Amino acid sequence: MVEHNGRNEQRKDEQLEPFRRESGEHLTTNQGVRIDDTDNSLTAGERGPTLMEDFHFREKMTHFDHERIPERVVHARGSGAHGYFQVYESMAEYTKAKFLQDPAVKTPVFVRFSTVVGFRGSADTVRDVRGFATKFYTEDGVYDLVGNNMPVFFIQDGIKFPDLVHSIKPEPHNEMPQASAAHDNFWDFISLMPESMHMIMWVLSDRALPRSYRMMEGFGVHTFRWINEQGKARFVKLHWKPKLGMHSLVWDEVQKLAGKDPDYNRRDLWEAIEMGDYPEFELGVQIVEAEDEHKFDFDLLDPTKIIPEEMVPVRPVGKMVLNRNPDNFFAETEQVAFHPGHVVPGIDFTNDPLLQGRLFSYTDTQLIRLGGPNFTEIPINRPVNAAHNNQRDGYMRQTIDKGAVNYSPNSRGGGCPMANPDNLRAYTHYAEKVEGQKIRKRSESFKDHYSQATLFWNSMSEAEKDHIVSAAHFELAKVNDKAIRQRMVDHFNQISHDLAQRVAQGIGVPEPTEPAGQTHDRSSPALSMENTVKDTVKSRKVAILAIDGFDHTQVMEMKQALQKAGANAQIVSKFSGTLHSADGQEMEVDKTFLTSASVMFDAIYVPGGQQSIETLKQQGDALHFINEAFRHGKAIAATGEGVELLKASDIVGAELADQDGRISADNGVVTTRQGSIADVSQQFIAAIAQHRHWNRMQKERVPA
Ligand code: HDD
Repeated sequence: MVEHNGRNEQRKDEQLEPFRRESGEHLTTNQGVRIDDTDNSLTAGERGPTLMEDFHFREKMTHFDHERIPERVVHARGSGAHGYFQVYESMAEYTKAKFLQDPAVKTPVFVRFSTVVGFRGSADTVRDVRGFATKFYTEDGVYDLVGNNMPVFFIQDGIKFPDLVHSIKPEPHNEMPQASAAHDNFWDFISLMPESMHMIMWVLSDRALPRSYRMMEGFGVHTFRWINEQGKARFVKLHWKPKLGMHSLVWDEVQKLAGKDPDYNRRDLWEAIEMGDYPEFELGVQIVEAEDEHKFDFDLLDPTKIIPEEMVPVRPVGKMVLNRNPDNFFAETEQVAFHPGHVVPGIDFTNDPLLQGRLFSYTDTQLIRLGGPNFTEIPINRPVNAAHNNQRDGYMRQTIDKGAVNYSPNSRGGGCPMANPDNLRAYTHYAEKVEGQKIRKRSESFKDHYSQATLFWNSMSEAEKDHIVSAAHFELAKVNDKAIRQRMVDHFNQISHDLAQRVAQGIGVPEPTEPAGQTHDRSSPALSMENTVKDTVKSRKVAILAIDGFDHTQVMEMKQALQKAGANAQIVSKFSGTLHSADGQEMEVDKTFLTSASVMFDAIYVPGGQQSIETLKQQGDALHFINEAFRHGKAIAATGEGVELLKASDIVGAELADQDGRISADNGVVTTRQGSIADVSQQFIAAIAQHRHWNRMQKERVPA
């Protein structure tokens, strides 16, 4: 086997190479025997029974019968990508972790994004937490940062994880609903677990509906330790910040996408990488000096708490670029095995009881999922530096360990492989002083369950608050037991009286008349997605609605402007094939009204062309495109006669351009009759970069 000690991003790729296989010219059995016919079983006579001796049939069928492995008990549905991580400047002051020292080193990574609740074949766009797990193949071994796109968790102690997951998964008697928390079991559990309230606010928020895996944050959640060469330890919290900013879908869109393109997020990741729009994330760290451990009004070991960024700023550490799709989904994305306990020298755990529980669970789950202790030998899981020890045998062992010695200490093998306490590259656990009585009791310092939920609520924009309230209306209206709904309203009343009243209005339980307790009015701007990056349309998808008779010049000018800004414009029409413009030019259709929908695009452009618009006006699908995009707050542009299509739609309350040369730009609806396409395109691009325009008056009146 090839071993690499190289210091470049290619070394994982090179390690995988010997395992890759092209399709050969001749069909053979697994024993390498060429096969003359794979379409007919060997039978006794033309109409007779199949013969046992047909080894090709037996082998083909047996392999097929064993193709499936158990899906992950949570995070079953995921998508992976290769890439690299590069530190901006040495972090030696804080950690001796090798991959955080030298800005010239590109450490190979494999990332798997996932939903949590749904089965392997469930839809991508559901209300759920997203997993964000990163495997760093460092020179000092594998480091896994197994995080989520939300910085807190539902529970404080790992021992509650089976209960949490049982409650959120489909109910056991009828296995419904799929990939959804909107059922009695989940809300029953949550309503009895006040510690989950902060996380519930995140789950009800737009963070649970990411537009793209490339447009969401990631968090290590727990407080970890970084330890430098001198043995000095500090507490850290880790963050991934997407270069494209954080953007979300809306609930109606999410539900429609789950039917029209259940692979929406997976496809987005795959296509972006294929097109060279490599997803980029910045790793950030919040550092807390060991002596400051108790200076917060929450416990650093409590995974239901954040350290507000205004309190401890997130310091940029380095950049991750995902630039290669896997060759084979099963071999790489399905078989990759993460574990928060895969740490390297310079990174250590804390006593967060959730983290401590995880340290047991992950290896245990890989043993059943991947079938035994040799899952670390699967190519995607191997470290790029060499692994040497006396662990031997087990199902599917691949390594051929040479020599007679498989024990330690030994003299026959020169003492090798040797544990060496003086080796600076050896992992030494942080020598934290621990003493105490054995006890099953939650720490008093973990008992404030509402303050940070209030902080989250206070930090939301009005639109984000509206979305949280309607998410609660949806989730809790699906709960049959009114007592559960009532308990949730009582909890919300501890978070915010306003929130509780608004939720109660939609779910048939009495509005609380008085606030339940002491809340506060602190907020943290970093929590609102409204304050994210809004200066780019890179990789955004724009539908251009056209049919025969369209205005070719307008389409070309707009398309070029969009492409120049990095967006991806596609012609959407009634039929596939070639369109003819008013002046006889040809253009290929990319998608049809059948193979696409407005929910698959970030923005819509309607070019002019008398004949095209007259035909589109008769197409309910075209009108629906506009209605839906408007309702979902997306940027819409129309030029020339294209404005007429907007007029014919049901959109209301948006000012549209008159016959003169003026450009009207009203809350993301950019129109002109005779103005320059260059000017319109710039305003349209600015509107797309805003992601959504929530302030459209009367958008609820639009039937979409
Ligand atoms: Fe977990 C998978 C993230 C708490 C037990 N978890 C899993 C994955 C992610 C997370 C991203 C999928 C990895 C992949 O793509 O293969 N889990 C988290 C986060 C948590 C968390 C951020 C809280 C901070 N998990 C958690 C607890 C336990 C587990 C408390 C059990 C005590 N998680 C598992 C697991 C899984 C898993 C059952 C299922 C598949 C796997 O591990 O490999 O062991």
